[in-house]
Amino acid sequence: DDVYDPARLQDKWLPVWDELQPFRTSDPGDKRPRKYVLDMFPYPSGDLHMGHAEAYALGDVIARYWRQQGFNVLHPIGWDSFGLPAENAAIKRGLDTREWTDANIAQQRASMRRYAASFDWDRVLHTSDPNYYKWNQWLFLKMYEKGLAYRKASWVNWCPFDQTVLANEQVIDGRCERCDNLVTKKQLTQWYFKITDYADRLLDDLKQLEGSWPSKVIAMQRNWIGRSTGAEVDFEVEGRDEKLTVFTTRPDTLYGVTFMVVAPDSDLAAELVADADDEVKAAFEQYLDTVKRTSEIDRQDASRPKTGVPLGRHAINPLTGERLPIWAADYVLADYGHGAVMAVPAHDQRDLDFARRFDLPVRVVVDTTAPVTGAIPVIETDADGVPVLPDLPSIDPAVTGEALSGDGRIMNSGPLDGLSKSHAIKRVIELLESRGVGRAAKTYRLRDWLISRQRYWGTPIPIIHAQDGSLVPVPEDQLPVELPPTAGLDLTPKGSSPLGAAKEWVETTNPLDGTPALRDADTMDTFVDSSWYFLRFLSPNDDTQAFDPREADKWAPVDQYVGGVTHAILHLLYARFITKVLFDLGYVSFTEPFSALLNQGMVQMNGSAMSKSRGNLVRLSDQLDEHGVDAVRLTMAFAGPPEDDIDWADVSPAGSAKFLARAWRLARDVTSDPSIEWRTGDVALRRQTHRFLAEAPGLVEAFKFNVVVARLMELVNATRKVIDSGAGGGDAAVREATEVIAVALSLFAPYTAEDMWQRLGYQPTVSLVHWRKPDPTLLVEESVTAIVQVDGKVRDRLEVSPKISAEELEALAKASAPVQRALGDRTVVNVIVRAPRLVNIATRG
Ligand code: ANZ
Repeated sequence: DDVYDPARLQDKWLPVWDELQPFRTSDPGDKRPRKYVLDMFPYPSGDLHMGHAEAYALGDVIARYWRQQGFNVLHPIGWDSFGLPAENAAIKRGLDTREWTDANIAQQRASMRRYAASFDWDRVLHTSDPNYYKWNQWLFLKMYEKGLAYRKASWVNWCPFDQTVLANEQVIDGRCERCDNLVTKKQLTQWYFKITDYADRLLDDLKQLEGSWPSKVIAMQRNWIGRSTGAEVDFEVEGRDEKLTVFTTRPDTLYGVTFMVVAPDSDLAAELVADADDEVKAAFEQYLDTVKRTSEIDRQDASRPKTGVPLGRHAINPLTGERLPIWAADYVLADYGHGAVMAVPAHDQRDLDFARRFDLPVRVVVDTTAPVTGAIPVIETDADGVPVLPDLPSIDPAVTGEALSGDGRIMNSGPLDGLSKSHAIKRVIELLESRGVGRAAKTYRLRDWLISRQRYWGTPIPIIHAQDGSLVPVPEDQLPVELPPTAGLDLTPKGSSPLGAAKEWVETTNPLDGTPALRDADTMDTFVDSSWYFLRFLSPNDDTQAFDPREADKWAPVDQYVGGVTHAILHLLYARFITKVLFDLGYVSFTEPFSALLNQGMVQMNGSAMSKSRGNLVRLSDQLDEHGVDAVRLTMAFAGPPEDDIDWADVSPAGSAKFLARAWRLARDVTSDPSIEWRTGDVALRRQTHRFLAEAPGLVEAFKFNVVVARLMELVNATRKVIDSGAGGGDAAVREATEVIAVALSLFAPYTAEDMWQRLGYQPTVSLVHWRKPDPTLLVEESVTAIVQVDGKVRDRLEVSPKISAEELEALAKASAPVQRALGDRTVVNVIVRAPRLVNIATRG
């Protein structure tokens, strides 16, 4: 019992905490200020790993800290339990998806309990629970009503291995995010959420998050949305009624257009080539075939040699009337802008590469050698008022192969001549608008969110297909549309949803007229599930609504979100989008879901990500068995700034365990009792203790957990020194320091801290004990001892700053308890203050 034994502490305290449930957040009459601290919820694919251990250790420091600062803290956990990993694993092992998922959840939950994560276990949810996904379906129907959920046929990213559609975001370097196989294209009718309607707000509201979200994440979101401003220009096409519209960021270069390019895989290309002669058609078809096998990434690679075919058609420049040949080339993407470009080879590198490859003309219309200074450049004119323009730049892009993309002075461009780029853009847009052949425009890289999946393990889409092909929403009172059991279903991916084969499930009746109809057999992307789960935690068992708006008013948005940077784009963007939709629908009163975000780094081994195949996997359970939970948690916090990666080879959980044992032995060696007066204790140690109390809150709030741990280590050493110096464990300052250590240590090492607290004579749980306020008189850097006398007798000694004023010193002296006792009800007749050393009070009584 007198040695530190992490395993014993675990067995001793877990049942006590189970009994106390100290982290349940339920009191409706609670008047304390609130904090909602949320860790990203895990996929239940196997047991917890080192990455979880880091994330939950850090999130827990924050949650535990705010509780000890007197806040009512909500810190829930659940499982993101739908999705491919569970389904694939279940198929591979021949198990039932549900059972496999539930078993993993049970295992992770047991590990989290052992890990002493301070979650509110009464609010657990998992997204594969019909009580949860019912509300996904509700959300879908709300979006459908608003026109924010729609179907369209389009080319989609297709993973031939997983046999499923992938969102752009799930294609990494042309490969499937999950299985790493090459992604191809396939045309399918799919469900989309219209996130593009929210592009401007998603972009503009990022401003609100500056300073409280990592700037890297904000930049990634901004890039992902990718707003470009410029103009749309309409070109007539010879022999065709419809115009060819392009998006351009450089309408100022309109006089420099020498050809047009359309995306080969666009509808437009197919239409344009339809009437062409057989030779052109054949060449086009052959080209299209290769293009379909080229990944989006390759197509966007500017350094790839340019390819393309002429379509045998011409467009007309709306300002000059010039005839421009139309080509199809794969550097133009079908789903960006209008899938077509006006090619200005002199000023755009891709167009120039293409022009040089196919011998098309290059015309310079911006003199990039001319200085551009602020306003409209001075236009030199000759005696007749005709602008005098400089000679062609000596740097001819057709010769050098370098496009002139910079700013400059417009030339060879009729009414735009002499203007700077920005003025020319304004001017040309006015011209286009006045003639009805163009307009100012914005375009975005962001695409609508493809949410349908041809897989089993997800939320069924609550739509019924009537016989006449119309779509009928499932009436709200018939939700949830539950997944059928897997028995008898073939889950192996085939390209259509396995639910389509669940005859009894898929065959239903049209709720409008009772005629036979079919259920939509697709399931939702699991990012739908996680886009609003933070709201479900507020009333997880409410079966009348997705979440209670009153609870949302109280708790949301999330004050502190904690999770991996891997979710910097997708999950966060979708959650931001859905929050704005819920705001527009009147369900929440805020527009951003996560007020502050902390991204923890990764846990690596010898500089690389851990994996079984690399053979560098460190198993969490082994680490916990070997060093104890507290040592592992402390190591995570001590390793460095939370955003940095941790290399497990460079840290020392054994060292952490040693430190914890040292801390714990302090409590064992304290001999005084809780009623002892602090002020009688060793002054130097008291000062260090109070300095810790003054500095630690700021450090925790700035996420400098490693510094807090370092300070705790110093304090433990200083305390031990006082014990060893002969003062022993009875010194009041030793008790004071040890109590402070126990309370603060509970952020990182809850078992050790709880046991210390008990040894110090208190009841569990230390995790709800408030932090003591530092005593300002103990914070002065250097101090001198001031003597306070009452009628010539020394009654107190005060540690004060050498710079203390006479007034302050007098006030302190009069506030001293022993001085007040000595004064009793005597009348003070004279006070002599010789700051900083002496206060002499004379009385009459
Ligand atoms: C003429 C031009 C002249 C252009 C010039 C650029 C420079 P960002 O900034 O990424 O939005 N473009 C438009 N639609 C395209 C598509 N579907 N696929 C490939 N390229 C496309 O780029 C906008 C520019 O990319 C547009 O402005 C257009 O080329 C091209 F000196 O128009 B530009």
